[in-house]
Amino acid sequence: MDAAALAETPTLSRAEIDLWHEQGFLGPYTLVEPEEMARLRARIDDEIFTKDQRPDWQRLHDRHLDVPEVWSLCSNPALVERVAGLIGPDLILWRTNFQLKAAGGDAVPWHQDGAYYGLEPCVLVSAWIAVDEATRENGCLQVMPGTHHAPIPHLVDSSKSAFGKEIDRGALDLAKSVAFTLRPGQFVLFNENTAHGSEANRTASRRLGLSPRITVPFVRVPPIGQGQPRPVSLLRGRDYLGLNRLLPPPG
Ligand SMILES: O=C(O)CCC(=O)C(=O)O
Repeated sequence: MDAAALAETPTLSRAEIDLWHEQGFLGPYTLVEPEEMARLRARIDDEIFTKDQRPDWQRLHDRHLDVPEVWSLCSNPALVERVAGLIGPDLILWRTNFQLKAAGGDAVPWHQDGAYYGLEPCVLVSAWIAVDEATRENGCLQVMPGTHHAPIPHLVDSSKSAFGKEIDRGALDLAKSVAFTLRPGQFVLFNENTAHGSEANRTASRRLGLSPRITVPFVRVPPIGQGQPRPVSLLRGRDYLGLNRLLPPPG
């Protein structure tokens, strides 16, 4: 079965699970139809980009904790059931990040999320959900197949980009990269070590995505700072170890 045919299967087939293990990513899949995403985008724009006066960083992160539309995207069965097929029935939503690339915005250097995140152990499935259309011109997500098998050394240079750490491009065969052009409401999945990045936004419009970061209850998530536990949400199943501080979804 080819990748396009696999993508139509509502829950993961054995062939999709094998593909995940082989390449380190899956998709695109449909989370919501473009019309529904247009409705949700209007709410997100209103709540987060119009009314909300928090500093940019705070405004764009962990909004599943207080914006019901963000929670509804992250908890949609089309996403949650597929992630359960990869890492099991009990799922914790650790964080969410809006991936805002303004018109003319910078490239995101190639990196593995595992080089940044202090999850113990590092078990993570990230989704990238297109809120706006993601195209090659506006800097859609790109991934490198097969890089999820092991950590790759990262160069540390905080003067080069806000990221501070990145994979030496010479270590990657960029001709093999896969670019995810997504219509609004589509998503892809990738794991903690799948190398990914994106090019600059060469258009006059923003590119907005949403990344839920999903782990499992036996993972201890890092504190927010000064030892304060970070609130997480139960997405599916049971929190069978109680290692982390759970908050209920927004009402
Ligand atoms: O949105 C992008 O361009 C990059 C996303 C990313 O680095 C991530 O989801 O970890």
